[in-house]
Amino acid sequence: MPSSYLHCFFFVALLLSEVCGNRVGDSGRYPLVVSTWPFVEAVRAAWTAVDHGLSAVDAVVEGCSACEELRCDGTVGPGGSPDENGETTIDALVMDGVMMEVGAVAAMKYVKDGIKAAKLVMQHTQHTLLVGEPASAFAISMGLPGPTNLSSPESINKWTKWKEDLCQPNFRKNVLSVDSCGPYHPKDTANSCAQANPVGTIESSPARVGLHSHDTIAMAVIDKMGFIAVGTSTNGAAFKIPGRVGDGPIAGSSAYADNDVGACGATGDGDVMMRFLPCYQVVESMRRGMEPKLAAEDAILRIAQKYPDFVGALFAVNKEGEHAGACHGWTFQYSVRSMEMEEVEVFTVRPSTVSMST
Ligand code: SD4
Repeated sequence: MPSSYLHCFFFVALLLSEVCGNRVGDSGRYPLVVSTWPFVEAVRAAWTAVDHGLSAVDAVVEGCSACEELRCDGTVGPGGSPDENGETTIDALVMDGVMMEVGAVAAMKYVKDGIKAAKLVMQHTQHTLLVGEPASAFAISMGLPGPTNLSSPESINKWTKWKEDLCQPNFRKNVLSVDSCGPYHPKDTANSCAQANPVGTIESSPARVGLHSHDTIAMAVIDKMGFIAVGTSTNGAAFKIPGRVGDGPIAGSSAYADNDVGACGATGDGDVMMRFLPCYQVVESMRRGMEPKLAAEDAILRIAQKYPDFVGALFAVNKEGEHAGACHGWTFQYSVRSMEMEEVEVFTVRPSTVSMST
């Protein structure tokens, strides 16, 4: 059953249960909005939407759209992190925790509205994830503006400087290049190439995602009826190899929601994090009774055990509205607006520690 029908069904059930004195949802704990980083305007936009009665899904779309329009941190929406070719692409996801419906786009070009494109995938297809230029074509065919050039003066400057720095750092490994900007050859098979070009073989230095830029908005909303949704939007990693898809559009990695349990949102080195599905782990841990702070810490530590240099963070929120964060390799902040708050509050989480809700 499509979730819009389900929402209607639950709304009728809500009215009936109110009449019978057995009211569900609207317990005074909801609505609630949680977002990665101090993306305060995005949280305000989602709060306004959900406080006016919009669904969790629609509020997530409003919140992430606000971040895309504001180009939060210069790494969400158009004009952000360029890839090796200087192009900006968008990864985005939306997930409805009622029926576990997901829509996502990855490496999408020419369309600036990532989260709206993700919602179109969820609402108007039986698929979960569309990628690349076909994702752009789909989004435009369904009414989103485009094709649009996603570059900005800032992204072009950033890319020009990177080229001047001999394309360092970058995400290549075990490669040789006659020029450090490529073309690249696998190290094992590069002997023939190196012999053909014996001068100037260069090994790339590794790039790290997100250490100096906070690339992803991941947002969770619990609406007035207690329904939970999550969404993400990001340009991914600066100077990524064209075609790279990060954790942003991967359900269970960048975000996850289950109405029976709660939600999670993540940010950081998506190439590593998506190997662990940390948000899926967080929600499953909470399902088994773990508090949000322990669930968040456990998921982060599990990655850190295998990748001690990894940089990443996540927040966890359960259906009671308790929230917490955990991080590794950097200090993390997440933003919250709840019924008890007059304004959006920003929580700071230090590596290897957690910040708990009251
Ligand atoms: C990615 N997770 O594409 C994103 C980047 C990010 O803070 O969140 N950086 O890997």
